[in-house]
Amino acid sequence: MTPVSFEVIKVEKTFGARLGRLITPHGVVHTPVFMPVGTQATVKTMTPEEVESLGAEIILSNTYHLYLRPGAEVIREAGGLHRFMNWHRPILTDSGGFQVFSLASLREVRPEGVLFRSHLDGSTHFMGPQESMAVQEALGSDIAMAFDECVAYPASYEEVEAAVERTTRWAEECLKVHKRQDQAVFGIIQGGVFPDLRRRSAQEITSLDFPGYGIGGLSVGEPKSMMYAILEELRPFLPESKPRYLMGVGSPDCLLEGVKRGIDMFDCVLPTRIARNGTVLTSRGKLVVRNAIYARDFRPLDPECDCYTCRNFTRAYIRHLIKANEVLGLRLTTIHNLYFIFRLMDRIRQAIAEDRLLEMSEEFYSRYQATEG
Ligand code: PRF
Ligand code: ZN
Repeated sequence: MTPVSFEVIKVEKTFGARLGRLITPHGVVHTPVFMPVGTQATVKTMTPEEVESLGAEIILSNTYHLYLRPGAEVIREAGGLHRFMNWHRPILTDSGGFQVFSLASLREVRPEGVLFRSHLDGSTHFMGPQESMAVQEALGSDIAMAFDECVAYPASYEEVEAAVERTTRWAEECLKVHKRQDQAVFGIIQGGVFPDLRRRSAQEITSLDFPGYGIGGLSVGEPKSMMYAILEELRPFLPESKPRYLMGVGSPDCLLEGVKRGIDMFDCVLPTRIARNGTVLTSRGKLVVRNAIYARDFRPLDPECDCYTCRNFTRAYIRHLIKANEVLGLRLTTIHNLYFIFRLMDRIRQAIAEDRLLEMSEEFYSRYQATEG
């Protein structure tokens, strides 16, 4: 029996968007869900209590970073990642199959895994499906991700095909070596922007019967329209009864478009990362509160937001904090951006429940200015 189960509560009429419940050893998650990123066992600048009060039901953390520092054994000794960081709701850990390819240097891809140099101190390490599963078992996340190969965009057909083949072999290996009965393993589909490779990867990975599926290799530099087309291509190959997780996606418009294409789970550093460089998400689009034009703007970040930041502080003050490198500035923008994203997900779930996702979407876009990327 899988320790993580999924129930589809409702399928919305216009797009077939799904409302669901993901049941994990550390509690229930309402989907579609956005998972904030806690790469270093912390959602940057926030206490776990704050993350929870903003609306998070599950967070994501990273095998690659925690393996390099502080090391899996420290976290095992602490009693697992939940205890180590004092977050007692569900945790999903990414496998390292993306970070090894995006952060480490001097990579050498071998049949059993990847030899790489740490981005921290240049030391040499090896990670493959066995190592990734062992680290994720030590972390004790509720959901571990299979070790995959994510290819950057653009890449040749041959490169992507080789990555699809390795990803399937590694997924089989992950299932073979994984032992923890209180942890689920989700498979990851690759295939870049090639429809036949996507179909092939989806068929191979879903034939392994994971309790959930990540869609990797998207939002890696391709146009949004291409990502949407691939999601539509994949849809018929994904089992209706399993959760679908679009990895590394989290701009407001991509969340909405992903949900319309049947996605149940998302994660992204975007809201927390842009917050720390002085950009906030508002009902009208992104606002760079760092900009000089806000020096004497005494309105809240988003007049339509009722987060702690917007109820108490002005753009002028937050801009000042950020310009002065004050830590409070980063906390206030992070609070607002996370609250904005969780409220958007609330609205999306509510709209699915009431069969008005189309109306909700039209209303959202009539105000929100998306930026291409
Ligand atoms: N694989 C893994 N994690 C990921 C990705 C992937 O392809 C992406 C791609 N957007 C983000 N995070 N393991
Ligand atoms: Zn706000």
